[in-house]
Amino acid sequence: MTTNIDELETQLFAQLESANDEQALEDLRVNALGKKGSVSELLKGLGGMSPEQRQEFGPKVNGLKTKLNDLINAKKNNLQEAALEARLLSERIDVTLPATPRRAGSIHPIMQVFEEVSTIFADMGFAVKEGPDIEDDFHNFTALNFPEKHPARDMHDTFFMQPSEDGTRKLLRTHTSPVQIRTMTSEKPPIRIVAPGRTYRCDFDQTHTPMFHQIEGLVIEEGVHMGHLKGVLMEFLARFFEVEEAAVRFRPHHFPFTEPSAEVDVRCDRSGKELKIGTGNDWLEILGCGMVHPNVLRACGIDPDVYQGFAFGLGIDRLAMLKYGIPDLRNMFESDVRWLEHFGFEAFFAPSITSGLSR
Ligand code: 2U9
Repeated sequence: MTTNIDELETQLFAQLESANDEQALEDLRVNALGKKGSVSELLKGLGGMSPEQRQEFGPKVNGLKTKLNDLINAKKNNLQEAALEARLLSERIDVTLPATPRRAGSIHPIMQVFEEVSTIFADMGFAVKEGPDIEDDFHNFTALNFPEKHPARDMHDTFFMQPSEDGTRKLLRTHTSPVQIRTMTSEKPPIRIVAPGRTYRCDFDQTHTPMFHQIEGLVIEEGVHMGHLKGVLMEFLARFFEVEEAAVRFRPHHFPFTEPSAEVDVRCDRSGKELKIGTGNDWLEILGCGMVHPNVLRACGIDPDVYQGFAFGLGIDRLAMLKYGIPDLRNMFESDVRWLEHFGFEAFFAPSITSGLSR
């Protein structure tokens, strides 16, 4: 029996010596100490022995069991530590390596142009005002001298909400002019503001989308006249199109809210491949303007015999297309990431941060 135990011990320690991974150690543990393992069988054999034999072999077998168990566990621990060490070495991070660049978003050309235009007018002393997209009839039409039967008030041109209990209907503003009405009714002249924002009309074709963007300007001050209006517009156009001078041509027009009213063309050159603003013998329609109608001043509690005002309106979407060579208006609102990557602007170069227009 003693030789049996000694032989088994030699054999098991040799196997332990050559077991070089966790699986081999586990196999050894099962083969020796598992239910039907060689050491367990020896332990079972103790039951059939005389008390004297048991006294002699019991401690030997139990000693072998404990020793083998401890050695297996110790070797397992060593192997695990070595494996962890190897992993730590192979997975080490070099924090000095440059970071993987992340795909950045971009500024939509419309937002870029809003910023550019607002910055130019802000430099000329205009405050930037905003107002709600959902408006009422008074601020969108009545205060702006739209006759009761004016076609713009028609369902075909304006998006109306469901009527409320008192029969009135809210609407999506068709221009940003309600912002100016709200300013005139809450502030005293002199007023110099621009109102950029979204506007809505029931229209959809190659040159119209149901939602579009405008910026409108308003100056109310004693003694202002069309000469001031022309000066402001020429200064704006030259700065926006980054040219020395932008000559303008006023063509008589009609708006309910201005009198006289004009459409303004800017000098341009269409002879080359690209349209050039500021030079050439051609004209390009660019904006609308006029002197604020006395009825509009009166509707806002301003005396037209004391104060005069001028106003103008610009389509932002068209300005963006002209300045940045965007061919189709509808792509502007399709959220195609490839289009945005091509026509978008890096956020870091937004003019509100750099206070300039260069990219
Ligand atoms: C008040 C008084 C007058 C704003 C004006 C225009 C002329 C104009 C168009 C330009 C391109 C709209 O987006 S567009 O199609 N706008 O031509 N807008 S004068 O006149 C006002 C506004 C508010 C109280």
